Amino acid sequence: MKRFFAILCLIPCLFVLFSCDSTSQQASSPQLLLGFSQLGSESSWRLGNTQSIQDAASAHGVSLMLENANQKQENQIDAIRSFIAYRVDVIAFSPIVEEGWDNVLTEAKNANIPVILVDRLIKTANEDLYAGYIGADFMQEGVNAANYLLRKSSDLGAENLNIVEITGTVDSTPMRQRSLGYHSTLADDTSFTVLESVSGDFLRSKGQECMEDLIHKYGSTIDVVYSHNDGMTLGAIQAIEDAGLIPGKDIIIITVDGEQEAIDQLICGKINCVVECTPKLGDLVMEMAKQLIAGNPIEKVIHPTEETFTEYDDLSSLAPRGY
Ligand code: GZL
Repeated sequence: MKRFFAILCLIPCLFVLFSCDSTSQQASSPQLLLGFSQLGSESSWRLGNTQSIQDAASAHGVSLMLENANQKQENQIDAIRSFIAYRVDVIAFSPIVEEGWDNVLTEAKNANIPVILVDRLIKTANEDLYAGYIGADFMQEGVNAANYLLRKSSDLGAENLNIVEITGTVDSTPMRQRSLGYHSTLADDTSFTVLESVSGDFLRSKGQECMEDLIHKYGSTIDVVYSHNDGMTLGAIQAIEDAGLIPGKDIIIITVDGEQEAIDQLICGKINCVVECTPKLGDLVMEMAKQLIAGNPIEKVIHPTEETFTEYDDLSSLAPRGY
């Protein structure tokens, strides 16, 4: 009985030793504290991006303060100000739109806190307001989408194809550049007619609404849908089928992101082309943050490698997408 109480007394000491030991470890290698403002939860892509950031922080031993802005720029600005007040080591964020960041990023600069742009860019006259950008080359994604359509049009021997475009969030980098890359690639080819371009704000529900309206306006004259993300595309497919049309056959469907559900629809023929935009940016973000804190030089722009999957490809060995 005496031994039992003796061991019982030891337990609190072990806990203190352990915690002291772990504290001493932290003192020798203080963890990097990263403040991350995520723009929202609007798509499976975004959920995959958030998960990538969280998983990478854990794997890299980075302490993470993550704030979800629920699609509001003012919430992102508030989050960045709270990171500054908390004196985080590095700030990272995915700007929901390109304009309106100079004031708060000047505050971060004045506080000597480096900023990493993740997934999307900002428009600023002062490129020193951020240390680096990790994210897709959206212009190239638009070009990839257009190059597929040029091949498909040639394959069909089409003399004219009517296109409708469902864009992402207005004034966001992917919306602006996916559109510019696509239309500039097709601009010299008079066999393509753009009937209309509308914003679905990267939301599945709005993608369906947009497609319903476009079918109401243009009916079966629509030959191609170019949609800026898989979520809106899946909504548009519902509208196309509700109208008695066959997606992938009556209407050529081109989408961006590469979510598993879109790849599944590509394999079963309801989508013709999926341009990949990987959300798995977490490791690159943590690496850049650690380099910044170590005082090492970093690249200003890092684009992940991305592919394009089409109806012409054998996708039988494609690995699960994970988002
Ligand atoms: C692209 C990213 C976009 C995705 C959408 O990098 O910003 O936002 O394409 C997401 O799915 O909503």
